[in-house]
Amino acid sequence: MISGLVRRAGLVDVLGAVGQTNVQGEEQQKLDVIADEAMKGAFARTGRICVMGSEEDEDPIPVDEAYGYGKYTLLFDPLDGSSNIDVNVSIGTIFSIHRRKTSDGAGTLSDLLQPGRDQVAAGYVVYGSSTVLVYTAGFGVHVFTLDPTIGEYRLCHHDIKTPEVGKYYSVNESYYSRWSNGYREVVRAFKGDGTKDHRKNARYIGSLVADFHRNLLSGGVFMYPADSRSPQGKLRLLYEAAPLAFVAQQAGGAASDGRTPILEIEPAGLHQRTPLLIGSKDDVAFVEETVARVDGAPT
Ligand code: P6P
Repeated sequence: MISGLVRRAGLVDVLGAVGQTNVQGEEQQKLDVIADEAMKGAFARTGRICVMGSEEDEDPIPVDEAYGYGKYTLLFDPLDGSSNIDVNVSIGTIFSIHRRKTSDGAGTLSDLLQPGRDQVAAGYVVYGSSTVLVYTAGFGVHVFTLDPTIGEYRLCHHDIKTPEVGKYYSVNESYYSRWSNGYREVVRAFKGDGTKDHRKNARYIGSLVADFHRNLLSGGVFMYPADSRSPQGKLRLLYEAAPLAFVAQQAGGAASDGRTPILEIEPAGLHQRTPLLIGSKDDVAFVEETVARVDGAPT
């Protein structure tokens, strides 16, 4: 459903650009709001979910009680990177599933505020040259490609493992002046300054799911550090960092906030941000060691 919307968005955008409304005279909604409605509509009446949380909604989202309250919770970013849609850069949907903690009835915020280590399933859909679903339920990472001729996802990679050392490093280097000295030293090493031991190619397209997916398959490390303007980083813990950290871990990779494993962070808020360092195991360890050495161990 969202793939169909994304594939059509360029057309709607052109129509929307003519006036401020589309040809039906409707106020054109932002695509990520439309995707959010698609997700809520798809999961509110499954009887599997007791409460949802979305990047697009300030508060927990109730499910339709007529269909029963299920034993799981669902957190999602319906369309991460949607600002890239106008220039046809790949974007994605990220999801995270937990067992409810409360016993019965409608789920609550406390059911959503669980650490990533307790996820029962997580993954993403990347809307790129093809539409690819990547998920784990704790038994490896599996990759499916949507076959639009039959409207079904078909398995293309079973139990993938990410290389221990990657080809790429992904970070927005325009923030260099705002980073700690530790992250500045890391990026200098990735550029091959001084020694070629850690040199990597730079790849950063400003779309988390696309950057993560490339690095998962080819090996690499994605960094969105805390900086002087964003002391908690930009990315969200519950429906961006934690689900991707579960996938990375299951594929033999790693993820932390630079010091603490993402999966061990106890969330305090639905939209809590976290610095993110994620990807190939040895690359993540190199960044953590360099930052600890240069910036000092955590206080
Ligand atoms: P910056 C997109 O807006 C997003 O949330 C992620 O998909 C992406 O990785 C990040 O922000 C890019 O942020 O500050 O580098 O533009």
